[in-house]
Amino acid sequence: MKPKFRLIDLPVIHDQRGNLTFIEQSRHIPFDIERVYYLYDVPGGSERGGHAHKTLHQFLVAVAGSFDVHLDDGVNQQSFHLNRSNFGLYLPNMVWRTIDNFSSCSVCLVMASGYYSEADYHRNYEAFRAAVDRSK
Ligand code: T46
Repeated sequence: MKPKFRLIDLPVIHDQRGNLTFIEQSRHIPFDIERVYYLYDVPGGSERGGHAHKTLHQFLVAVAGSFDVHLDDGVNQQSFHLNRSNFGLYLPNMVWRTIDNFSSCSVCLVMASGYYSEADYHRNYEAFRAAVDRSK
């Protein structure tokens, strides 16, 4: 099974005054955006994530600085270094993610397909793997 998570390039309008990137739902990312949040002021050495979502789709962009995203869909494991504002990482549901190696002043912008719901989280890795196995 090929991974469903993937990097997506975003449009860039180059300008002497500075660059501009935009994201249009369903055109640049494969879902409608219902929520936006961002991680910032992350202390060096911190790790975020450590969970998967049952139904939620997300798109992560390093709008400032850089960080690493480690993914596991139960079959494929891959790490990505996000360090530019002109591409992002699409995470469909049922992908375990951890995020670390945040640079100083980094900002992780996240677009999500749904409102926040704790019931949508797998926060236990064994339970996540069991759910992946049941879906095969
Ligand atoms: C993900 C990574 C990239 C809310 O109340 N509303 C929200 O929209 C979010 C995202 C979180 N929260 C609360 C839930 C917890 O009490 O904020 C607290 C911290 O959340 P969490 O520990 O899940 O944060 P991260 O950075 O580990 O994970 C978050 C997202 O939850 C997750 O979906 O993919 O960022």
